[in-house]
Amino acid sequence: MSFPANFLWGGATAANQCEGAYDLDGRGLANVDVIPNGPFRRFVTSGERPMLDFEDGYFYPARQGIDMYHHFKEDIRLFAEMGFSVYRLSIAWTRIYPKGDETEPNRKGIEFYRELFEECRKYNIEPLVTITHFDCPIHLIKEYGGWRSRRMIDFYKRLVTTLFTEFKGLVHYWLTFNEINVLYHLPFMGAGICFYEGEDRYQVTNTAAHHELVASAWAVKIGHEIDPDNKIGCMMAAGTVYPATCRPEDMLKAQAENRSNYRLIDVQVFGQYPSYMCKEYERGGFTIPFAEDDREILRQNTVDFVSFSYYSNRTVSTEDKPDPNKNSFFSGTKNPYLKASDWGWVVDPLGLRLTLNDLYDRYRVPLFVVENGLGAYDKVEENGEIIDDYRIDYLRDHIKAMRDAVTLDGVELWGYTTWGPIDLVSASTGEMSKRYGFIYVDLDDSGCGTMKRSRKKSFYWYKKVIASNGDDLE
Ligand code: BGP
Repeated sequence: MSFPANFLWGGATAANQCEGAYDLDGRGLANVDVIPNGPFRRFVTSGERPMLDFEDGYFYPARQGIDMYHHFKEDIRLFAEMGFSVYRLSIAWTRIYPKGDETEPNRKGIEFYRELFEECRKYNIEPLVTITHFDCPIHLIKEYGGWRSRRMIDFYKRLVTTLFTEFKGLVHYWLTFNEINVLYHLPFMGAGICFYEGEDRYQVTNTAAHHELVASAWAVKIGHEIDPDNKIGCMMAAGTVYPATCRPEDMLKAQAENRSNYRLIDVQVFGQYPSYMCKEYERGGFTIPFAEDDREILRQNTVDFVSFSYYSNRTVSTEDKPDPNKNSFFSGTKNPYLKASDWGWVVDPLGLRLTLNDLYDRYRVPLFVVENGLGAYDKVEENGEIIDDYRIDYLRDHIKAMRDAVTLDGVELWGYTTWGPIDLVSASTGEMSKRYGFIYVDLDDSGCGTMKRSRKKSFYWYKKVIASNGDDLE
């Protein structure tokens, strides 16, 4: 009972968390550049505290990332050594269109990614490209207000047309928006939105969501027209939500929470808004800003596959006070059956099987696990070794659960990319010390270090996993 022979194995990164070189070769400034690390970060990512430029007294980790801009050949060589057949990465929008509303792209940005994709192909690694992973040009935020503006759809269409044209034949797998549902929780990160005083947040975030959905459908249309071999997927932050008890009220709450995660994916897969969402909009006094041919575009251009991140899950209750975990994007209540990571993210491998089954039952399209992993503190031994057995245990258990979903439950799963095959900047906290990698990067939370890469124990373990197509997990 094994994974299919053509199953894709690899790892996933995002431009803003690893590239650095934020101002090189014509790159423009993006929202992700001006998000500081530390406790203040969440006020910026959520749009409560507008920060549209660097300010004194803060550290901005995305400026240098792990300097993958200059290390990508070395890093891809290490991925190849582990046997990757897929590498998920994202494009920095501002390398291609520095301000976002230009009519001509920045050739240096295009050449950077071309070189990167060619490097992947050299090792038979299939690139899986996230078109936007939390990034939005600052100019588009200042000038148009981010995704609250319909104009964003045109700029995004221009971006994707350039990408599909320039990288035709080099890239076949695309994701339109990383964790599209995160825009509800972190509007600045997910949609380039800062709130103005007195603004109705419900109206603004749902307007932005509609614009991203329409833009995503356009990307599917344009991508298929330019190259019918393109496979274009959506991407959500997943994790089936549990009710704290079997009280019907808790069950109903868990269902509502699950729907709030699925709602945008429902539109991307089914091509229309689900009725529960329309009813909620009616109650909330929100009118979907349909324009021209939006309905047709959404209906005709549904995604080829559904991809998702899975780290953890949440438990909700109508009775207990929520126990907001300040380190997570989402809040919930305590699940007494599960242990948590150092950052309070509960560890639940079986939850991955549940999630895969729920998604496949609901959507009946191929799935792709594009993020999964354990953020943990690593210790470098005196001889330089990093013995990360905790990471191996986490991944082993999740891969087993995923294997069960495929071989016992019949889920069609195209592949698996672990989050952060190389240590990189954390999205939620901006730390380097929250490490996910098989490859260690010598860099600390204040940006000091040599950037030297070294192999952890998990590096050799994952290599074995891939070589055996997931059979040898010991
Ligand atoms: C996902 C994001 C990633 C990534 C991951 C881990 O939500 O898509 O960008 O960072 O979470 O989160 P963190 O880095 O906060 O540990």
